[in-house]
Amino acid sequence: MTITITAFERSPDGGKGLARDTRVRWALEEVRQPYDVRLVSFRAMKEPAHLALHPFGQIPTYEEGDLVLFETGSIVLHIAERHAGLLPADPNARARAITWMFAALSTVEPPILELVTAKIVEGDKPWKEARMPLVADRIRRRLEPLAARLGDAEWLDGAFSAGDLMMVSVLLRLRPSGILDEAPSLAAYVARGEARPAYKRAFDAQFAVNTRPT
Ligand code: GTB
Repeated sequence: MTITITAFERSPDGGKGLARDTRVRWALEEVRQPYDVRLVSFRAMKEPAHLALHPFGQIPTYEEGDLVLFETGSIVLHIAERHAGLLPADPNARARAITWMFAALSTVEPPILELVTAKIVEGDKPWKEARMPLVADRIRRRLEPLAARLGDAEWLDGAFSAGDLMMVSVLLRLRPSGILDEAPSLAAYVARGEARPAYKRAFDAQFAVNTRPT
């Protein structure tokens, strides 16, 4: 069955791979599933046809026959459950990998998103200067225990899993701030994720879209 995802017609990051279709593309590349991409403009995202797929009018969405999904956590989990390669067979190891997906989305990503809000959305507000260091410290308080848990390991819990895919995707958003490089073991962990052939294919595909001539 054909899989179709949605992505920005042109991502505001100009092809750095930070928009969330990249993590869905990456998951599909890891499990070697072909997919189509429907590009949507900011205006089209808020129109009824797209709102029928995504109640909040965002990308990415995922369509496969009658199934329509939104939320990258749900989409990546769906892909990982249906195709071999992103979740271990052992039930307990599988549950732990899924736990890392939730940790990435529920515990690590929120302060990172706050930083983006403080910098970009509230960048012209008078409280920006006071707020930025507080938000940066909240991120560091997540990175320190994460680095401690990773230790010298290559991945968070044995073989590369959907948990790592999600954690690397979340941490990548931090790179422009310089905070990721304060934790060298995590920076190396992210680099290992980016070096995976499936990530490179996903990155290149979104880069081609976001750098094509207008
Ligand atoms: N929780 C949802 C999920 O994980 O799927 C969040 C989806 C989401 O935030 N989508 C964003 C969106 O559609 C795109 S990815 N925004 C448009 C809107 O809300 O109107 C977030 C994003 C956007 C831009 C960059 N960038 O340019 O660097 C990075 C990430």
